[in-house]
Amino acid sequence: ITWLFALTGSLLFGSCQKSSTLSETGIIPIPNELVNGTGTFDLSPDSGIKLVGQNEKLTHLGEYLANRLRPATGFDLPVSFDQGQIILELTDSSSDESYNLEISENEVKITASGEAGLFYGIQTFLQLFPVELASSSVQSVEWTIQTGSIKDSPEFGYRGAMLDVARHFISVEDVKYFIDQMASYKLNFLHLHLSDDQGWRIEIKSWPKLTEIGGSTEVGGGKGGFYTQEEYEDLVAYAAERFITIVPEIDMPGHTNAALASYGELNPGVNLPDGDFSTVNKKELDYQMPLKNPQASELYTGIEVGWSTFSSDLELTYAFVDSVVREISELTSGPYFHIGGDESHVTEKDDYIYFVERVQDIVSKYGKTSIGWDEIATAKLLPGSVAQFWAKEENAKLAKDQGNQILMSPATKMYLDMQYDSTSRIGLHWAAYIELDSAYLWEPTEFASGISKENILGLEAPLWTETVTNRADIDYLVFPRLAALSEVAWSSKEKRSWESFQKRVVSHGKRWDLTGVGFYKSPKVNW
Ligand code: TNX
Repeated sequence: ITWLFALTGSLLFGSCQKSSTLSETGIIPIPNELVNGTGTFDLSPDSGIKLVGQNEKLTHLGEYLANRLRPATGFDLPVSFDQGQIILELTDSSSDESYNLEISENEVKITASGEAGLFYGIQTFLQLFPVELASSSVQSVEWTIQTGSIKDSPEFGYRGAMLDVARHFISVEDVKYFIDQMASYKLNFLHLHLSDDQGWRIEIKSWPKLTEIGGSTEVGGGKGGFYTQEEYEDLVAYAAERFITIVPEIDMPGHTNAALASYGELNPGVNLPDGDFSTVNKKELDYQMPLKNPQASELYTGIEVGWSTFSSDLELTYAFVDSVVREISELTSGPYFHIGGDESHVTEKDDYIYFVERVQDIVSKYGKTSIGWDEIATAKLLPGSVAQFWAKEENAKLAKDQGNQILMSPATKMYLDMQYDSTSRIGLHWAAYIELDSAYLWEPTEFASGISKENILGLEAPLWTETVTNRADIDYLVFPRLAALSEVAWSSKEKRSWESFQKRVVSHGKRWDLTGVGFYKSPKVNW
């Protein structure tokens, strides 16, 4: 009899079930602990969302979930503290990012001790539904998910992506789109590369020509653009609602042509009165100096790097940096300010070190912690400053030896602007070709010699935009690699498996197709 039951059971399972277990639904990043149940939970027109806890963010989180479920299901999904089969329980207001998700036949319960954890639990829950859930109109689909339970928490506290909005300007709308995509993969830091040789992208009220002149172009000679301070604050708030912290970067002392083209007096060789300018801003200085300086450099729209520099021995440089750091820090809710520091090939070594050390002091004066590309580790780092490893292991080592942490962005694995292979329609390949399996198959704690888990703050995937001009280009380079990298950042080495990822990413591809994300259909996956 037992035998008979087993046989009919497996026959029934084989024929009726679409997605056979919770672990086979395409959750990315893969959770820490997952136990499959044997039943199903159905979302129905009577389903509601019940909030449990004191935290004032609960209502917001409940509404966020309801808004993600309503369009495709067409259900009301009322959010209340009284009833509902989907329970969101927040036990505290901690910064812990872990969550539990329990799915039984009658109810779903997501529990966390912090808002971010609850948000991540919601993201996992949303990934369990048929892909049609991503639709913006009502779909006639059974909204059934598999039962089981998940306990999940991230491997790294900093899980980031970077957009280079300087080489090609990226609109507020496209940045918000990118933020939404990041949120669904549980990424929590968005680094904006706001200045480079080809453009200055954020309004600085005390130095208005930065955007008037420096913001007026981009690679290839397009019209460029910039964020007003209001727009930038709107981005910071939009990201924060999705538990993403924006890290602003002003790249210096190299990569500064847009600033040098805006203000001639920042260029070397200009005669300036001696004195301490650290407390005056540019508007006041304009009374003492000619507005139009003949020595301003030309705007630049090419893609060469490493040829521009601020003057380390010019006091005005630091007055400028002070104003910029002050204004941007006022708009920044997060702890970090990124000072760039890469590829300063025309800055003397001593000047470079002096500059980085002074700029770190300015950043700390405005209450922020400096992050810089790995070269900054050749200077004396302030305690807490972070070196972003992109190319040189010896720099990562220098940071570690000073007791500072490293943000991992190895170009050969994490650079989203690298081509997939020689046929990729855009992208560069100076570091590597990065196919999807290559982006997935590496271990950050074993990548650079001498750099282990405790030295690593987290991971960040940069999208440089020399060859990226629009949303379609972003989509093509970012997806599916960002999904792979999110798993490297969130999931432990023991849990990750390329074979499993190859299968799980298929449903993400379907969702991307459905929502118009023009991702790269990597031949490594059976889409
Ligand atoms: C190197 S990575 C750069 C960027 C370029 C990128 C292109 C780094 C810190 N500097 O200026 O955009 O390569 O891949």
